[in-house]
Amino acid sequence: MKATAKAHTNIALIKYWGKRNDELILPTNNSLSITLDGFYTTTSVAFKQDLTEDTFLLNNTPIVGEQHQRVTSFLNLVRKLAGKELYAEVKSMNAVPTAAGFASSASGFAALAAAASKAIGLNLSESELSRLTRQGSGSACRSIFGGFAEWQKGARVDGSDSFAVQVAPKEHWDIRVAAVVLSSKMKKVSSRAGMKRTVESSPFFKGWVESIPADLDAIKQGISDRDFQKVGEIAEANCLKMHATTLGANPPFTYWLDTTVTVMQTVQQLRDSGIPAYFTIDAGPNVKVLYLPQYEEEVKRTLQGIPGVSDVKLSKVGQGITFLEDETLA
Ligand code: FM0
Repeated sequence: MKATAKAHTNIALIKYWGKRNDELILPTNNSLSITLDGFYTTTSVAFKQDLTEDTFLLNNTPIVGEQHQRVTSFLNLVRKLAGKELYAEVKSMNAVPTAAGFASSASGFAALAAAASKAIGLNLSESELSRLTRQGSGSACRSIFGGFAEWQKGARVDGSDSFAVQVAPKEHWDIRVAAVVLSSKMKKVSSRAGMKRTVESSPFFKGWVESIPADLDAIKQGISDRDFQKVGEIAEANCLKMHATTLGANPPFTYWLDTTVTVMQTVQQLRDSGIPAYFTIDAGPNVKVLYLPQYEEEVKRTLQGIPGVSDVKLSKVGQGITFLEDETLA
């Protein structure tokens, strides 16, 4: 009753920002992301008779408290689905530099869901796995798929039609993402808390939700046509709209630092100089920059030269869930 799975993180071009059901993790809007090959989590899960509780090792360190609680709550869903009561030993290795500002929860819950469901004997389809993963962390449901994935919000109250689908495989289009890491940090409003406050109090939230269907139609056409300018422009504008909603919340907040804005302006200057590049930003200060492979050197050099930038990590489009035979983690 043991399995090991690897999942990559993803970056949303159309953001998931707002829930209609906090407990089932049901979103107010569809979202669309690129799975990234550079950042991933490998997790092994072993269900055992002799355990008296779930154990969770992350990067060889025992985890207790809230993070452990989230893993246990998720395993409860898996146990319920399988009709089995066994506790599990969970071991995860994160190749997602937390400092890179990627939510490791996306690759983390995708790998956990895949490994746990296989280990306990559930034989889930990718859609079923995505639906299960969603209940650990919303954005993670997109990481089941490689390439370009859309999380369809669904309409049912029980969430049975809320899961991701693949829009295009990674072979469809070689575009790149630079993760720009800033040296200064700030106290973070988690994406979970931030989106909740926005839904409850921002007058701009309604406009955000209404703007999604058009963005989504246009970006899917852009992906299908491999139209980099179209995809970049929509992604950048969608990110700005999401961040605008936080300024209208009560109390207001922003994820941006001064260097965040400097990176955004530098990306705009790159475009003015003839290099197509576009930014997107999640619930944190770090910026992700979309670019085409032929401009890699220049984009990297420019971003690294910005004062206040500590690192730039490059990634290609990545693959979906894989199961590993190698049991070194377990
Ligand atoms: O990834 O409360 O998945 O679409 O990263 O666990 O469901 O951490 F910019 C924000 C991520 C949201 C956009 O939210 O929330 C995106 C965000 P949970 P997540």
